[in-house]
Amino acid sequence: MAFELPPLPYAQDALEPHISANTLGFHHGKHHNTYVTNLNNLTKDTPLADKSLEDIILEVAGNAEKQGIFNNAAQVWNHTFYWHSMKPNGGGAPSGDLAAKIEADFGGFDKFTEAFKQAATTQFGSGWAWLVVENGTLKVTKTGNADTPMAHGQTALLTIDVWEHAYYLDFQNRRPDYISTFLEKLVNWDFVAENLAKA
Ligand code: MN3
Repeated sequence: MAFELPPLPYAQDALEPHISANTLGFHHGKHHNTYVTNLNNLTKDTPLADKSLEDIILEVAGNAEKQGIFNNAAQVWNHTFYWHSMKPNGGGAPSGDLAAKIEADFGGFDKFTEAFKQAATTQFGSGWAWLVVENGTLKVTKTGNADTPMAHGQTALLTIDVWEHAYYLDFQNRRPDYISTFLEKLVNWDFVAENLAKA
């Protein structure tokens, strides 16, 4: 059973004017789709072809001979998670249990924002910044290339893609502006709260 490209959870132009339909067209339709195609080619006629994405990621993580499979499986998972981390008219501050947890673990929403911006800005080259839960505590982390929190015993709650292809058409080299826009206008805190409730 081949892996398939999941549809975006909103229309391709739904995040405008912050992230353009052009960016999402390339990012979802080309980049994300290529990881799906590569993963299918790499797992075809192997026992991995019938496993879930999560099982594949956990099984091949740290195996140098299977780095290609890890990279493509993790990138398929990371991108689907990233689309859901955003929504039209998102951003701002969370509420309820999530807000209380951020207050308790970071010492305030501003402290979280600062840490997340710092991680996303300083990820050198391609990668991701994350809000995760590790041993019951919220943490901000960053990963290089395709790397993903589940490979490190962490549960992802929120991510931002800081590969250049995520922002270059809309923000050119201004990664910090993309990160601020993500936090102020796009974050889907409902998705983050659902992930925390399941963690
Ligand atoms: Mn990407």
